[in-house]
Amino acid sequence: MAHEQILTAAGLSGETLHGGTLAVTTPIDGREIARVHQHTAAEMDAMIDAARDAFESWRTVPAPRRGELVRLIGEELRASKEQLGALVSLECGKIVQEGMGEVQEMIDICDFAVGVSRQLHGLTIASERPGHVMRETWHPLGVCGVISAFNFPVAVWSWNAALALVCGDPVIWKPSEKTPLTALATQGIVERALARFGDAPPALSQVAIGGAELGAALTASPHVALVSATGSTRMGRAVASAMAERLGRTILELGGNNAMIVTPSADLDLATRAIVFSAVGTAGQRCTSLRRLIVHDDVFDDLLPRLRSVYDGLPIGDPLTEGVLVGPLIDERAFVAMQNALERSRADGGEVFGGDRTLADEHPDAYYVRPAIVEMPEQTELVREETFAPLLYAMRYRELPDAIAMHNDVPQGLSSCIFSTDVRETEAFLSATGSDCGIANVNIGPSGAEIGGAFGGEKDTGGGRESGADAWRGYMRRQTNTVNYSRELPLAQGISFEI
Ligand code: UN1
Repeated sequence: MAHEQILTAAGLSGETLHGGTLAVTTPIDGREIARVHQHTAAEMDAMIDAARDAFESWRTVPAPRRGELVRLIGEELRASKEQLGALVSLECGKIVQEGMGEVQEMIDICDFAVGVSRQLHGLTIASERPGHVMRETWHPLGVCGVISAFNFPVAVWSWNAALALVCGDPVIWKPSEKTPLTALATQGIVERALARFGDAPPALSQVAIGGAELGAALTASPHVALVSATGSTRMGRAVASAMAERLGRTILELGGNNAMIVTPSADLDLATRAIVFSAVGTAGQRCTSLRRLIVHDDVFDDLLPRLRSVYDGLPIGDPLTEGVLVGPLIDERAFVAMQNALERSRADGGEVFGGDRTLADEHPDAYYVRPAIVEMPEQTELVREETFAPLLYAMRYRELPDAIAMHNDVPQGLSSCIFSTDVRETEAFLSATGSDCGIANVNIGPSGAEIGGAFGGEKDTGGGRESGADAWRGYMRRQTNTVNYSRELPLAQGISFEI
């Protein structure tokens, strides 16, 4: 499909596409596809006011009825899956299969949130005092801000928004300035659902397009109860410190430096497939992408040639073309960062396979690369950094405890996995002294998590969790109630206070 057609099919045209100053280019050929309106910090303040008004009424709507709105959003997403999936592909460069997968993830979280809308339950607690009951109640929290990254331009918003909406909270979304079109198209989908729903306040869902100053306006406002931010650790630190200053709530999903340990008993065919998908999928630009391979000495020289031969045949090109598996990097900066890392890896004694630019004649303004594998003599400082590109460092180990130590010896703690058919090894990896990540898998790669499992990680990854069984609690205010239905006033802890 031509680029113009993709935009039209996703419901974008006229003023929305061409009425502004923020230039949007597609990483497919580097060409400009739109110029969209940018919001000012003052407009953001107006959005926050409108969201506060929306909160006043939305919090009184029964939660299962709020779930009905999310059910309708899910229906509209189903109807638009192909169109939005293609737009994701056009705007951020991931292959169409993955673009559609991302929309499927949005549908999945909507289904999940609809169920949750009937399960926002608290505990009843045995009181130590006669004639007393204790319970906890969960109330809507307030306005929620969502800051999302270019690589999952729509799914991450939906993980937050679907739950926030059923919990009674309006959402203001500040997407990456690299991917405003998918956000605007998604807003169109939400507006269709709102129209079908009937009487919801329109400011329940708003999109603010622009740069970091809009994120700063969200974090600065005392009227934004929660900011959920996905992106670099640097950005997350800025969000966290601004929110801490005013004691606001955050959910942070930041950098990853995900590894796989391959032990001598591993099924190497399975491992090879998992490695390639997780290292080169989304051109290595997932926060869950596989970046480090820690392979036992006995299988290293078997596995690495297999990988190199698969890498040699990888179809690289236009992500909209059926059969292509590796699309472009998001922009020149990403390309330069990858080349710098490759340069540094050589200086560290690494042996580089692939990594060079390709299709430059056809697309001089786009950045396609051959995914790289770098055999490293050890885990150097460079390997401990996250480079957002299809760049996989491979290292050897002899004893599993050493592999686990190397695995954990990075600042990030998002996702991890082990390939092994030995239960002693797999259980050691999942134990308290095993992987220190938020996600730890066995015989499956670190990327491609599904809705229902808590998603997020420790250390520099920020500690947040999204879309898991109890994720809804993050979007609600917890209240403990003690009710005295007796005619006495006994004090807790047996305190006597006679007046
Ligand atoms: C991200 O890269 O920010 O687990 C999210 C995965 C996807 C989500 C990735 N479900 O790879």
